[in-house]
Amino acid sequence: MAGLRREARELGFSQIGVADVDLRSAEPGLLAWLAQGFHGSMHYMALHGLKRARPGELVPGTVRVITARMDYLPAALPEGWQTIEFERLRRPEAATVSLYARGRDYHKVLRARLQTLADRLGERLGPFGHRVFTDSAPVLEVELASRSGIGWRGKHTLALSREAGSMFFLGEIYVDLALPLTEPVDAHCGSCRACIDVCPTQAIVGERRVDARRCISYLTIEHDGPIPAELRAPMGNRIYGCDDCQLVCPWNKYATRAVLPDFDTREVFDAPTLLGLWAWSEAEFLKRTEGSAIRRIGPARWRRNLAVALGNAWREQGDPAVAQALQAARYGASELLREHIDWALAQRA
Ligand code: B12
Ligand code: SF4
Ligand code: SF4
Repeated sequence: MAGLRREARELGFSQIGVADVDLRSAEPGLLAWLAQGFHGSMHYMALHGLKRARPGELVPGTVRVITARMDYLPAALPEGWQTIEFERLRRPEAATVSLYARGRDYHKVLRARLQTLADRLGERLGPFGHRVFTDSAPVLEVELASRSGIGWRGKHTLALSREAGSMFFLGEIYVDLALPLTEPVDAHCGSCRACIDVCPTQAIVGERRVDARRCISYLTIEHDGPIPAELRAPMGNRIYGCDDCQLVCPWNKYATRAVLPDFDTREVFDAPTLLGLWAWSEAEFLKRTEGSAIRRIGPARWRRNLAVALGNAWREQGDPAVAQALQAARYGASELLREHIDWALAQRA
């Protein structure tokens, strides 16, 4: 393990662990979450049934899962970054893009590096069966991470640790090697419930229970179609993802910075304004988000999100430039966008 750990570090992973494949005790929770309809329109969450909790059924022969953590806080972020982010959220004309999405698309970064890690393990041990995953496959990533000591599960459901907070991505290598397991860590949330209380849309409906349909991350990234009217005002100026439940978490004062330059903030996302982003043409959206996770949502959802945030700014500040920009985009807008523009304009008489 020591050699593997060193190689993982060289590749930008801050921690690795090894989990067992017996996730039976997580199955009732997964099924209950689906039965409540908490997944909303993320049909892929229900599609593979219990394969998500059964690594050996997803990739036959799997007996262990190597789990990996990669920190994503942009390296240049100053001390007190949580305060800066909360201040940005209080400025209606500013645009808030989730911290994880201000640099390069993590799917590409993690996948390639996990594959290199697997190749290096193969060079040492000889050929072995394996498959790498990050985010996009039916894998219970947080469950595997917490079982293998990457962190405990916060009340917001994410994995977090005393040394690194929660601002990290997870990735896995399914292997057919009976590697020794690493131990889980104790939970340290105690009586804190700051993440539950701060959530703008009350999406954390209980400890470790997120109703995705209310989560701003889901609404701005995963959800196609109209954003439910009652959730538009609480979205504030969040146009891609949401970090509030992590910003407020006391353990994130120990969040570690990214070691890879891939997660450096792109200039356009350093201090964006809603009007600045609204002025982008479709071609500009595609150009400026090339290689970024933001591109995945496409220009239609991007502009839908911006229209909601502009409506919130219009209500809060009444800057005529906002109403003019909304009005100017109304002609030729899709039905979906037009409905959001009309809602935005109606926020102030
Ligand atoms: C679907 C998904 C979402 C959904 C749903 C989130 C959720 N909590 O389930 C949405 C779009 C809302 C989302 C948002 C975010 N996500 Co997300 N997401 C995923 C994904 C693809 C699957 C998660 C999953 O399996 N959910 C299903 C539910 C059942 O799992 P669970 O919440 O962990 O529930 C367990 C228990 O709490 C319990 N339970 C839960 N609900 C209920 C209900 C009842 C009634 C019962 C009895 C039990 C129960 O049972 C479950 C099994 O043990 C993973 C990647 C992956 N493949 O794992 C990334 C992942 C979890 N997301 C990630 C990130 C970074 C985020 C955001 C921070 C992004 C952002 N800044 O906008 C937010 C955080 C929101 C939050 N508080 O969760 C990271 C988390 C890294 C970490 N440190 O843990 C992951 C691991 C991606 C990655 N590879 O890095 N995400
Ligand atoms: S990401 Fe935002 S909306 Fe989603 S649970 Fe956390 S605080 Fe709530
Ligand atoms: S904010 Fe508090 S309850 Fe939520 S994850 Fe952090 S320590 Fe746990």
